[in-house]
Amino acid sequence: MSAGSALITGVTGQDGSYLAELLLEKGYEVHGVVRRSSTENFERIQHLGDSITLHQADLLDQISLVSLMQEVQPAEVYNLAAQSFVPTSWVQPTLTGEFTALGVTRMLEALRTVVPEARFYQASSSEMYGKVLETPQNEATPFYPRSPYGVAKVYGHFITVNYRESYDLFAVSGILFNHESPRRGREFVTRKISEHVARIKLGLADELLLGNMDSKRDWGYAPEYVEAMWQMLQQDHAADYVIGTGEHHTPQEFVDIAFAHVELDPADFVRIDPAFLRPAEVDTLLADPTKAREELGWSTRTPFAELVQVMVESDLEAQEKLSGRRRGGDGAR
Ligand code: NDP
Ligand code: GDR
Repeated sequence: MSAGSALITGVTGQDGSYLAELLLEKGYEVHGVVRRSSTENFERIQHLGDSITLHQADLLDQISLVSLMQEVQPAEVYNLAAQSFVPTSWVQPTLTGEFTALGVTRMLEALRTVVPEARFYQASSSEMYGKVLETPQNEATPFYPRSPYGVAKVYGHFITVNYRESYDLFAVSGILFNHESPRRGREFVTRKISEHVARIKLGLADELLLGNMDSKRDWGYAPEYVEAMWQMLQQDHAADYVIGTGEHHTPQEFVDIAFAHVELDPADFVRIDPAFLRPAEVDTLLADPTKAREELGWSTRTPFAELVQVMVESDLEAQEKLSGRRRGGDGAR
């Protein structure tokens, strides 16, 4: 029996691809939004083949979103699309605001006018806490964003709250702390490290350039985080939830575990490059996921060291396939 239809924006991204898998398993008819590009970038959803239906639309284009709602008539809408890379938000602050902030209003307007009974999930972020005003951060902690991305997410968060209160929509925000996986974009620090460590191990690279090694992030495993998104939309009442592990670590710790996994010394390969420092940094983030545990029954299952190892192993396999080299074999160091 079908669980109804679900619409995912950002389906080609890390979270979108895991969420599509989860919703298919649960019996949903899954629809994904893709934007037009001269070359397809469906790498993360290729394996799903025809089991999901793709629609062309863009968060910048209101009419495309209205037509989308009319065509799909979704029961659940997950708004994961965004310009999600923090450093790019200083280079393209206006575009980041268009996608990541105003894009949410466009989605909510389309939903409100076409399918007001549909349930709406907004991908809010721990970046909203920025220069943190208390530690750990929970649903009541005030926001102090530190990048144009963080500022845009605060807008997206409050417009979701406002539409819930103004129009009685079932609209929720998940305040998710960093979550990673082998499908993480290559420019984010965890994946950058795991991919470089794999390439260094296979003799395909000889250095890893990084920025701030001392910031603290609450890093979890992405497939577990999409479960929380779905759970939030199954509740009797719409509410916002903090999702994270309750533990934090530094890029330096990530580096140390990743290099130890391939039996190499990071001091031989890692260099600090000021080009990767940010105009304003978020120094420390730490989730208090008590509400999610008590009300959703959600908690994290993958320890930090295991997350690092899963990512390094996955990149080793991918790089071995691409290069034909073997760890410990020809050309490997
Ligand atoms: P990704 O960067 O991997 O994916 C972003 C997705 O948004 C891609 O599918 C991208 O499409 C799509 N997109 C971007 N701009 C538009 C647009 N104008 N119209 C339509 N689609 C667009 O992000 P993640 O999967 O990591 O994150 C998902 C969401 O959760 C994002 O909103 C992110 O800001 C937020 N978030 C992420 C966290 C994390 O740790 N991963 C933590 C907290 C929040 P394309 O492939 O065409 O570029
Ligand atoms: P973040 O993730 O900004 O927390 O946003 P990112 O992995 O980019 O940075 C984490 C920390 O690592 C430091 N760092 C570096 N970062 C990158 N990208 N590249 C480097 O070379 C490097 N060296 C050190 C950063 O300074 C930072 O302190 C992610 C995104 O997914 C957002 O969309 C999401 O909202 C938040 O997580 C929660």
